[in-house]
This record gives sequence, structure tokens and C-alpha cells, in this order.
Amino acid sequence: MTDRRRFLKGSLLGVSASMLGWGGKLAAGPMPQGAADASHAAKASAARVVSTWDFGVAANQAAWAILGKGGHALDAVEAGAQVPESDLRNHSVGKGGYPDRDGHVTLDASIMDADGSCGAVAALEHIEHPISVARRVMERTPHVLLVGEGALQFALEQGFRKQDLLTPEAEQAWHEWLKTAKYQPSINSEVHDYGRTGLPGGAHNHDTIGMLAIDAHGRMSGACTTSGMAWKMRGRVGDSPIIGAGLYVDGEVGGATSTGVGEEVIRNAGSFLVVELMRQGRSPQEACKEAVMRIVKKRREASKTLQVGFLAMNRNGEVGAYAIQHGFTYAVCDAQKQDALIPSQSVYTTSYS
Ligand code: SD4
Repeated sequence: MTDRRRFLKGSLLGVSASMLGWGGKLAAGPMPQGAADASHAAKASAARVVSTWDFGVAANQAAWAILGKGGHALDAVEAGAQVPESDLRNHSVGKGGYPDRDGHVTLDASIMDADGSCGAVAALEHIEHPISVARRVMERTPHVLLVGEGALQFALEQGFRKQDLLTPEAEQAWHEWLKTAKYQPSINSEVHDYGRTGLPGGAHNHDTIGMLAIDAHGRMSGACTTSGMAWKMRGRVGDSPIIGAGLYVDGEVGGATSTGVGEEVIRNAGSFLVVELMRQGRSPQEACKEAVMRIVKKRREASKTLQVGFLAMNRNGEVGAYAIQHGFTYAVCDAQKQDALIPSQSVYTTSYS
């Protein structure tokens, strides 16, 4: 994994919003073919996608396959989020995710568009791509959130295939956990320091993918998908499918997404808070930091051992992130750079072990 890393200094990849040229005037009227191609290339270069954690690099590339051709941000984030959902090596998102303490893999996901349209599923079982079910909830129902059995019923009605999401590896890890069955929801504060999570098999505990994209037409969308906390209580729902907590997008301002202990994010309406702070003039970086500090101030002692990270992008394509613990990373992909992985700033710069 380390060799995939392309750590860059700074939160903006050294590319300023003005260099991106996003939001520039589009030529009116018919154009000769060559000029049209050039115009398309210029617009596509304004597109950008950002995602949480190391696996965001691969997810971004799937999103870029759409954004780079001038496709819609909503299609891009759905396609991007599907990548870790299908990755069986990934035990915190989609198929192959660690189950709850009773052995059920239950998935949470949400998707949101620039105009406030949104859809989500929570505690969904047996469906490999909860992000796509969330999109159907948004587009084909008058509702925002479907949960559990009802979400599954809806997915099956929509033609999604029912399958077993518990892989042999995840099942083995669950059996290991059952030996002590210590119910101590914990967090992944450092990507490569698995020992501290107490999870067997050197597993990550918390790695949700949150993704935000701006397309060549300046449309912004976001997606968030996870299997949530490993060995969680049956029925536990985290922040990821809660609009305003794990994900929020407002096309006039920008978007935000979160990772880490979902309960802390929900308590503070985290992603909504980040977007509102950007609306008031904060940069994405400042907004993420302020949202993290709200949690830290309220949970001074507990925050020493819990992780929450926010990732935000404003409508100009400026990106920022902030976390409580060291180790949070985010991936950025645009026409200049396809595989950038950036270490987030954090409250605690050293490990707390
Ligand atoms: C949750 N926030 O279910 C998710 C988990 C997570 O990085 O983000 N992991 O609480």
C-alpha cells in the first residue's frame, strides 16, 4: 500500500483554485469542432474528485473515468464508491466488510446532489452496492432513507441481486473476535497501525469512503458508504447514511463528508456544520478544523482515543481536511494529478498508544 502513496505537501496539491479555471465563462453559440474539443478539454480540467483514506485513490480513478469525459458528478461518485464496495480485501466497506457482533454484514450509504436531492440506506444486508440502492431511493421514491428489511425489499424490487456478503476471511475474523467478544467500539486512528484497534488479523476498524466530486459543468455531488463499526450492536447505524452527518452537499457552497466514530459525527451534525462554516466564509480546511474542534471541546478526555476526520471541497474546487488523530489520509484526482494521496492535518500529531 505504501508504494501507492503519493504524499504531497499542503492541502491544495499546489494547484490553486484560480489555476483550475473552474467557473470561467463558457463560449456561447456553435463552435467549430476543434474549438469545441478545446473547450471540452478546458472544462474537463476543472473537474475534481476527492475521497477519504488510501483506498480513495482507486475509487477516484473510477470516478475520473466519468468526470474526465465530461460526465455527471453524480454518476462519478456512484461509480467511485462502488470500487471499495466490491473490494473483498477491504473490511470496512461493502462486500467483505466485517459483520456486526451477531455475524450480519450490515451496510450504510448515502448519496447527495447539488440541489439537495439525496437518498440513503441503513443497515442494509445482502446487497453489494448500497450506494446504488441509495441513489434509487433518491430517484425513485419520495423518501430519503430506507432501513433494514424495507431497504432490502426495495433493493430486490429494483432488481439488485441478493448475495452473501460475509466472506470467509471476515467470518474468520468474527470468530476470532467472539473468543473474547469484548464490546469496545474503537477507531482506526492510523492507517498502518492496526494493533491498536484490537481487531484480529491486523484489520482496519474504521474506514468509510466519503467522496465529493465537481464535474466539468461545475455540478457537485457526494457519496458515502461503509459497513460501519466492526462487531457493532445489531441495528446500530452510524453517520454515513445520515444526511448532514456523514455527508452534505450544497451546490452553492460545497460539500463535506466524514469518517471515524459515527456517533460523534451525528451528535454534531458534522458534515452540515462544515458546509455551513464554508458558507460563512471559512476555507474547507478551516471549516473541517472547526468541526473537529467542536467534538474535541465537548469530549476532551474521550477525544484522546477516538477518531473523526472531515473532508471538504468548496464549489471552487478547494479542498481541506482535518482529523482528531494522526493518520487520516485523503485522495485527490483531477486533470493534473490522478493518484495523489495526502496526509490530513490533525489535532494530535503523534499516536496516542
Ligand atoms: C461509522 N463513520 O459507521 C462510520 C465508520 C467510519 O472510517 O467512518 N469508518 O461510524
